[in-house]
Parts: sequence; C-alpha cells; structure tokens
Amino acid sequence: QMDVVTIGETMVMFTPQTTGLLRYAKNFTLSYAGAETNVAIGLSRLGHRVGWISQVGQDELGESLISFVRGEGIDVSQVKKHPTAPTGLYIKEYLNQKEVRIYYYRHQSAASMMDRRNIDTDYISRAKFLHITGITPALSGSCREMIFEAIDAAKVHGVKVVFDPNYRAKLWDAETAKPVLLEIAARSDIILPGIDEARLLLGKSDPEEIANDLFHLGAQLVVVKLGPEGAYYQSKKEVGFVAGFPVDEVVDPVGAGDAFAAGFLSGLLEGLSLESAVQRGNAAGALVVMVRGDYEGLPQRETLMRFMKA
Ligand code: CKP
Ligand code: MG
Repeated sequence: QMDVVTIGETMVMFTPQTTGLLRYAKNFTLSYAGAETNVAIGLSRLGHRVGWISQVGQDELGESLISFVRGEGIDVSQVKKHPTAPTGLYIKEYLNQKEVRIYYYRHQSAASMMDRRNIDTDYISRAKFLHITGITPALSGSCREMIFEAIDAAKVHGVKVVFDPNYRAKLWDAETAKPVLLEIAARSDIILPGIDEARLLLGKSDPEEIANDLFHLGAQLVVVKLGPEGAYYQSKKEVGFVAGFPVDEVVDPVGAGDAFAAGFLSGLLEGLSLESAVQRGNAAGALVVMVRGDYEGLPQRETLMRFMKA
C-alpha cells in the first residue's frame, strides 16, 4: 500500500559556488533536480509513503541519484538502469541575487529512453494518487506513450491522477506541447496548473475561467497556482482563494510548484478541507523559495506546522 506514485526524470545537478555567468564558474556543488522527486521528497518528509518510477544510466551518477532518493525514504524498486544511455545532468546559473537560469544536459538520457515497459500496473494500483507532470511526456515519444499507459493503469484501479502541466519551453515548443498536455489534463482528476501554464494551454488568465475549462475536460478538482499571491481552488462543490505566506526574501524560486503539490497532496491524504490543504501547499512553497536549491527547503512535519502557526 502506497500513498503516491510518481513518474519522471531526476537529474544530477551541478550548482556553481559563485554568482555570475556560468562560463566563469570553477567550483560546483553536486545535488539533484527533478520535479517528480521534489514532490516525492516533500511528501516523504511529511510522513507519506511514496514510490518513484524512473530510469538512470548504468553509471556512477545514476548510483548516486538512486542512493539519494532512497535516502529520502522513497521506494526506488521501480527505478531501472539503461545499459548505454547516461544519467541526465542539470546545471544552474545564479546570474545575480535575483536571476536564476538553468541548462539541461538530458537529451537522449537514460530516463528519456523509458517506455511502456517501465510501467508495472500492479505497482500503480497500490497507490491512492498517481502524480504526473508535463515534463515526462516532453522527454520523448516513448515517454509520452508510457505516461498514457500509466494513466490508463491508474484509471482501471481507481487511483486518482494528479497532473501538474509543468510546461518546459526548453524541451518542446508550445504548439507541440499543447495538445499533449490537454490530452493528459482530460484524463486527470486533479490538475495543478501555474497561472502562466494555464494561459498557455487555455488562452485564459482568469482562475475561475481556467478551472471551468478544465472541469469541462473532466477534472474533479483544480488548483491554479498564483505564485507569491497564493492559489485559487475549485471542486464540484467548493471554490476559494488562499493567500500565500509572506516571504522575506526569495532566494531561489525553482521548486515552488512541486513544494505546493507535496503540501497540498499531503493535506488531501490526511482528509483536510480543501482550504487547509491549499494552505499547506502554500506554506511548503514559501519554505522552499527561502532556501537555495530545488528540494532542500522542503519541510519536515514539525517545521511546516511551526511555520503555519507563526
Ligand atoms: O515547477 P517547479 O519550479 O516546481 O519545478 C522545478 C523542477 O524537474 C526542477 O527540479 C527541474 O529539475 C525540473 O523542474 C525540470 O526538469 O525543469
Ligand atoms: Mg511548476
């Protein structure tokens, strides 16, 4: 029995120790980056049982990646190793105190070689939620097929599909992405778009109109993430807005959406009201942007509770 199963690529990340153009950086810190493991780590730190389906290269960095994710308490029994394709890399560039740029070295990576055979229906059937992001279908045609296979497996077994569109312009152009992301949305129960992604997908900027459009596609629950302002939520019975927590200084905005998903899903798993679950998501998002790195700021349970009470 598992709470959440997620599928996606996580990369070894190199972060320069100095601020400025990457070309001048000489010393790097090794860590890890991937939207789906960010969510998994957030959930695991809050006490939930999570499994991760992925693929790494048969290389040292792949071993390091698996150890790291396992160390966060996530089940890695469904992580395969590709005999020839390498583990993907991700490099960050802190241009100045405010601007972060990212570079992918993930083309034809081991994870991009995943296909339908990476999906074990039985494994997915044991979860309450299947978490999918729009990054995985952008990796390759076979990854796209795999995602639909996983969604079908979830649907057959009554596992709720949670979808974060996470559009990445560096991986595919909007015209290619749009129909695929909309098709996944049409098969999802819970959709968590950022406001910019929603605008791109639906051509609308009003959270209520966005939610209505996604309901027409078949969603049961929609949360539109409005960045520091907070989030708008809508189900068949309820609508509301929860303001974001004040943040003194945004040190690194990457990972905020994933932290939100982790906090929010944790709330749903514990049977909180929608409003309280969204508030938990907002709190996790705020905590992550105050720390450098994508997942480092993801809170343990006590930290989250203390922050929300303060
Ligand atoms: O939408 P977020 O800022 O929460 O996502 C950040 C992650 O997976 C980051 O960890 C990175 O590795 C990625 O999104 C990506 O592939 O862009
Ligand atoms: Mg996002």
